[in-house]
Amino acid sequence: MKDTHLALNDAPWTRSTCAYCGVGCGVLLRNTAHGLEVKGDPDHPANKGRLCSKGSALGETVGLEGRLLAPEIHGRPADWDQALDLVASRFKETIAEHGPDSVAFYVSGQLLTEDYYLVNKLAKGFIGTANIDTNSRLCMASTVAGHKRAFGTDTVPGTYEDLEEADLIVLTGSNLAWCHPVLYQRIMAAKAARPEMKIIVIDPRRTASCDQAELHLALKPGTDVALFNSLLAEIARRNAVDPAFAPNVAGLEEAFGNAEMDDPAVTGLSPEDIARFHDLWIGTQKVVTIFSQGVNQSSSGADKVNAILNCHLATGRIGLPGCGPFSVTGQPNAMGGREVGGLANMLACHLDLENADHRSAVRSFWDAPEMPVAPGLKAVDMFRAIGEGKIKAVWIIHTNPVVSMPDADRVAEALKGCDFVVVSDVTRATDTARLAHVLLPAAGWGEKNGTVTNSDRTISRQRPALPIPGEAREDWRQIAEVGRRMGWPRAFDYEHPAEIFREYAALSHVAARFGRDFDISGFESLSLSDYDALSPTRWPVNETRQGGRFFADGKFFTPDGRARALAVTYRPPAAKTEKRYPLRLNTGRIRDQWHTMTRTGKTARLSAHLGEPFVEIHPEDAAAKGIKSADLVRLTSPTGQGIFRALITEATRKGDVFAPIHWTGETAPSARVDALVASVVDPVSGQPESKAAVVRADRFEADWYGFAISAKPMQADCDYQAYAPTQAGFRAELAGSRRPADWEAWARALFDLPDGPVQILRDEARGMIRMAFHQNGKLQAALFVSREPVAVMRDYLTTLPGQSAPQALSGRAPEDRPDPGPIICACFNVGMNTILSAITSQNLMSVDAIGAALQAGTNCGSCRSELAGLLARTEVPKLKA
Ligand SMILES: Nc1nc2c(c(=O)[nH]1)N[C@H]1C(S)=C(S)[C@@H](COP(=O)(O)OP(=O)(O)OC[C@H]3O[C@@H](n4cnc5c(=O)[nH]c(N)nc54)[C@H](O)[C@@H]3O)O[C@H]1N2
Ligand SMILES: Nc1nc2c(c(=O)[nH]1)N[C@H]1C(S)=C(S)[C@@H](COP(=O)(O)OP(=O)(O)OC[C@H]3O[C@@H](n4cnc5c(=O)[nH]c(N)nc54)[C@H](O)[C@@H]3O)O[C@H]1N2
Ligand code: SF4
Ligand SMILES: [Mo]
Repeated sequence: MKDTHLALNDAPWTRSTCAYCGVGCGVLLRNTAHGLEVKGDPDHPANKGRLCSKGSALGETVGLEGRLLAPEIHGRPADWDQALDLVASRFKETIAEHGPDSVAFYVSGQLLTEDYYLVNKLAKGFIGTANIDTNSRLCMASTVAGHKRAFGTDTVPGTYEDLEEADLIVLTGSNLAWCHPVLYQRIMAAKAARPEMKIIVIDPRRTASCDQAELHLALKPGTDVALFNSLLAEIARRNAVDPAFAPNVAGLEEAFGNAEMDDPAVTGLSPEDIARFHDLWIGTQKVVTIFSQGVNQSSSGADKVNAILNCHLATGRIGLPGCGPFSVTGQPNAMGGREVGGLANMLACHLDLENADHRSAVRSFWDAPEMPVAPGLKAVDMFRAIGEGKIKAVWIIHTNPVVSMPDADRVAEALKGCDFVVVSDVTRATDTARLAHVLLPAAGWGEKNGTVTNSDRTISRQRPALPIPGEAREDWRQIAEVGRRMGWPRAFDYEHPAEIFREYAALSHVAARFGRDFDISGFESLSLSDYDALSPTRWPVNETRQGGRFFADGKFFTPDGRARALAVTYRPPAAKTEKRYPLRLNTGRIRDQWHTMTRTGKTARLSAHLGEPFVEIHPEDAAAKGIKSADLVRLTSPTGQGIFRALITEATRKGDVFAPIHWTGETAPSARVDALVASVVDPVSGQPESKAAVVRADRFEADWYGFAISAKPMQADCDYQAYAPTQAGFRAELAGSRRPADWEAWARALFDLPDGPVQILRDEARGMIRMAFHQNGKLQAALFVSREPVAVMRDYLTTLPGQSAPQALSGRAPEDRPDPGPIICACFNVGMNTILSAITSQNLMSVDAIGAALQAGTNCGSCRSELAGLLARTEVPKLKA
């Protein structure tokens, strides 16, 4: 919908939804001569105008550099007909020879609902294989399993308003401040208005989300079941069970019995902290337990989910204003994917593949040939089957498994050995795209048209504000084309995503007749203009009901209509620490990067926050290995290894290390975290245990460390390399265990500057060498090498490429240009040194005072918890009374 009322000057604003997380913020987009303008949509119920740092920077990520703009076959440009015919014929031949289960689809929670619905229709309805799984297996599968076991359906009971109305928020395995920043800001605003509101964080690591917390329970990784079982046992002991609600819940007695037997001591928490948790949780009626990957990505993930749900069911704290369990979804359409039956064991509209009645209803609705009767392979098993040659053709859409799957090196080998790999992506060179036989260019965010569902069941539109570049095509169109070419022209005859959405809404009507809750039949006769104008709507949407909460009425979607309390028992993580691998590797996200960085990694602003792969390690563990601050650390696990910058901190428990997931073969080839993570899964959900690998940490004995800046992208040949864009070009952190024989030749290869003059500064005794390349009086590139981690003013140096900088080799800023330090506020580009010096010199006492002085933290607010952290560690000179 083009809303001309919103036009400020030339072009009208288009309403759409953010490309990134499951908060699902509304955005306003306008394509101008200076590029895509993006701002928060004040009318969207998820964000009411707010955006986080990633959302605010969306306009900087839509440039065409790195985009895949034409189909490729074996690395050579091809036209669409050739590429689509090849995909259709290879899939058909493979199926004819080896059966439908010899092909597979691996898709993504970032697909639009229409794409997602269609690829499932193609696989499950027409090809006749359930071998379609999604990166949501790595993300939400344990929650799906937990919800279905307890509620008989995969449904988030509450709404975002509940987070504001709650008196107690329990963040369990969720770094909400960094991963769902706008929800966190909403909670912070509610807490500012009602300071009695309390927050508890349950996370082995101290994160930015602990900042305003009453209590941080730094439990031993993987022990959540024992902690929530202790809560459940205490609920029983204190008679805190809701007598009116309990009759709606089967299995409570068994669950209490099991809970009683678990020993909370395994959490490593003090009895006082556990008692405080019990008191606060049981003593507060309005409690929301938010949970995310610290819960899901575990070999006991589904049990963790049910241990949490048990406590809410026993106390009847579900589906009421301000209380309930709340799984926050990761990807923008993680929820939509669950609704369309994206996982290998589901059908669309919350119908079950293994239920014969459901299957035949969907089959006749689609007028489909044979449907698979058994679930297909889940992600980890799927890639294993590819490796074993059982799956001979795979189509990967909108995900980068060579980076994000556990045991990632094996995943790469599996694809290398696979007969036929098709990848649809917007990016030409990803670790996965590099292994494709056929590459299909997809239309990206800002260009596409469709719907997504966020964490609180709100369906929003993504609308295009940019033309589709080059030969790129929307994902649904690619899928429909292949479906038609495989011989089903009628079933895949669509011209517009609205037609797909209508069909999907009509199928939900069928599902509703089976008593399923996912019912959007209110949309089944939506016209094209209604679809275009669709405003954010929380499901269900039918004749009798729109939106609202679930389960407060005690009605569930199990055969007898009662919820299930599950008797669960603590199980430790699958991999045991041992002498060779004494540390536990926790993994997760950083504030300003999205997954494998194919989009956020394009902007200097988002790369300035944390520009290099790092490992958080406790000071005692570091000392034991002689690891000093800024050293490099080699992590070795039973499956692989990697090199990371040491970040020595007490935020991480002794015995644990933490590394972010974002770096790839493109951005830091030696720091792909998932090469270290074993492919162990939860037996119920099939979700990998991505947060509890075992590793050894050793100091990487670098012979030299390097720092480089350049106007152009760089490509080094050495053990450790990490690249990031800057305002003036690129930066690189480098290190090696052996010195190049000829530094100048090495640097020329690094910078791709085969000729031209070079300025060299050497101090052989100290192992120091510095080189600068100038052209026409402007700095092209510079390299700083030393025996110790390079100490230069990085944030200043990164501004120099393209400038006249005769003194660059000094590595420091002139006196009159202070070094701003690493960027903390990405919106206003305010560095740590600037903030620290303002805190002391201007005697700033609060985050708001920093904002007033420097603007930092006043736009998206994503950095406010870090500002608070800087305040806490800065000694402000106290004024004498
Ligand atoms: N900036 C940013 N935001 C994102 C994303 C992104 O890439 N970048 N991705 C989106 C996606 S897809 C997802 S799924 C979400 C994920 O959002 P989150 O789940 O909040 O993010 P993570 O950092 O993966 O993990 C959360 C926390 O779990 C903790 N944890 C580890 N082990 C345990 C444990 O045994 N118990 C408990 N209680 N906690 C544990 C970790 O220390 C970590 O702080 O974020 C979404 N938002
Ligand atoms: N160790 C460890 N591993 C993890 C996790 C963890 O916490 N720890 N988290 C897991 C979780 S929760 C998740 S969700 C996954 C995420 O992992 P991935 O899904 O692999 O990561 P992305 O970078 O989001 O990959 C999206 C791909 O789609 C491309 N793309 C962008 N837009 C479009 C489009 O419109 N169409 C198409 N066809 N392609 C497009 C991008 O260029 C990119 O290559 O990682 C998982 N892996
Ligand atoms: S919180 Fe940030 S990343 Fe998530 S949807 Fe909103 S603006 Fe996008
Ligand atoms: Mo995710």
